[in-house]
Amino acid sequence: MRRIRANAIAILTVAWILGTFYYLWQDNKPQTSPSSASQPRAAGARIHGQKGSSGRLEIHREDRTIPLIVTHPPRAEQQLQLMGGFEEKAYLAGKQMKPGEDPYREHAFNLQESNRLGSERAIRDTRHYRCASVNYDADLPPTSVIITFHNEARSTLLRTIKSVLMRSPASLVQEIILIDDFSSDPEDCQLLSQIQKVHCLRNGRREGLIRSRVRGANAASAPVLTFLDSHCEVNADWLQPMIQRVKEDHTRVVSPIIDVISLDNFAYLAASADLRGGFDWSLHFKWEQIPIEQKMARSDPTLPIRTPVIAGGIFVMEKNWFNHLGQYDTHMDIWGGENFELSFRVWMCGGSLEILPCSRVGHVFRKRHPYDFPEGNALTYIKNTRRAAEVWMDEYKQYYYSARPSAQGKAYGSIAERTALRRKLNCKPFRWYMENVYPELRIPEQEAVSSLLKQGDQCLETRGADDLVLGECRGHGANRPASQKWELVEPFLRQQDLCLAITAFTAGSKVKMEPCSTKEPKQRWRPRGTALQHMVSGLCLDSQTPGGPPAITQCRPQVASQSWVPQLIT
Ligand code: LR7
Ligand code: MN
Repeated sequence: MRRIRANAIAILTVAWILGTFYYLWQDNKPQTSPSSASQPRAAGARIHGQKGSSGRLEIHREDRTIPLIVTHPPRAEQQLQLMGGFEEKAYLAGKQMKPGEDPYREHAFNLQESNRLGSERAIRDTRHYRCASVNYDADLPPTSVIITFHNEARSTLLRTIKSVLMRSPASLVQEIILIDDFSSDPEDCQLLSQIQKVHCLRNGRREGLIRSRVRGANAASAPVLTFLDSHCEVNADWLQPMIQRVKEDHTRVVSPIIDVISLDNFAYLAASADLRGGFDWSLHFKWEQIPIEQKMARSDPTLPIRTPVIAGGIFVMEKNWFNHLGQYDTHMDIWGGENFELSFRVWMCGGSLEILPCSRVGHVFRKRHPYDFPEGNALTYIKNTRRAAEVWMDEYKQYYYSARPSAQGKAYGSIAERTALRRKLNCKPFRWYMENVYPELRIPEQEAVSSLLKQGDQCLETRGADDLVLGECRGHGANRPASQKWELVEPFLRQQDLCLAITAFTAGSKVKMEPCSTKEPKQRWRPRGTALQHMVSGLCLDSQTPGGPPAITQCRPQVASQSWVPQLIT
């Protein structure tokens, strides 16, 4: 009898344990939401059960384990409150696609997919898992979110707004200001102002995104401005990291990592965390890899990434700082160029730009503009970028004109106000920006000119391919010895067909001359002030005086043995 009872207890215990495991497994099982069945599983995953506003599970992707935190839509009652008297169904139904219509025609993305998705969906939390344990101040200042749009699809616009309301601490979002840039249907905007916190301003004529944002900023009542495009979805905790950085230093202008929302199926895809904003001399924006030295120095993936320029659409900036720096150049029209103008201005006039990897916002990237440019797309881009180049790029604007010869002679209006602003703010020269913010931007290949490389009154000299010294400068003009004549054709330091190369990538390695090769990383140098930095090792050419042969050592600003002043040989 006793044995039977013991067996029964054992069976019950095992059953209880198994039951518990089954329950926990169920609780963590990803479920594909019906509305996003055709999307990658990660994008549509949801967590089952009541676990507050987020839960965590792990999925295996490639060779890594990525913690997957999916964000929940809020519970029903919360939602009713957020949405005020807004009638979502009627709003979305008010603009439906006609049967047989090309779903890409109107917005340059798949409108049918966007409409099918619904106004709120769970998306994958694409941050590095360490972001979840970063702490932010409890007393962050609130922000006004500014969204300008021209004929945006109702479903994408609404999803942008609801994602902001759902995924931001309510106390941080003071208001959402929509600027309807003269869209065909005024109701696209008007109806949305029934949602709590949402205000709608409509332009009486098409102004373009630059003047529209200024209008929004002027109407904003919070101390911090947050700009968003009208087809975004913000991700978990997107706002806190940005407001925190701005609170700590009001001169910072910060943006999130911009994730990709597929224009075809609206899947939410994580963007690389190793990118920053860059451009070429035609003032064409591009994402580029963080320079290798900076990448190697990043011990903590939650730290900000310095960026020479921002993409332009999604950023946070203190309102006073925005005003102090002269808002935007309101003579720029429709679209384009304002991100360069703002970026140069911020850096050169005492601020900084960064991308915060713990903030993620999705954006629908398109291949064409779905709207018209009254003056034409090309002319508008030229006008806007020409204004940026003329006001901010000093002598470097010549490279803009060589890269974009068609810009010469095109109208760009008066820049008097903006140059006066630059003087008033006492901004640094573009050379400073080139040397300190964007030294990776190469100057187009110049005619090779011969120079001495002087240190004090001595010259860098070759006595043999393996024998470099700091020697007395000899001769004059054309009579300078060939062993002291250098051609500085970036990234090379050349003597005829030989190039200065390091012998190893470590500090203390000697330098030598070897046949030039564009593929050889050991031969790549860049000027940094008067120092010559080897691009890959990050180390600087050092004469190691007294006594030593020239070698590469840790760069130290203003150290005499690392200073090489080029003197043209004429
Ligand atoms: O006349 C217009 N009036 C507007 O209000 C034209 C556009 N707009 C609105 C438009 O509805 C949208 O909300 O302005 C916003 C930006 O226009 P998009 O989405 O057509 O531009 P984009 O995403 O191709 O362009 C990027 O570069 C622009 C240069 O002027 C702006 O800075 C955009 O804000 C910017 N978008 C981003 O940075 C998001 C990331 C994309 C990248 C790179
Ligand atoms: Mn956009």
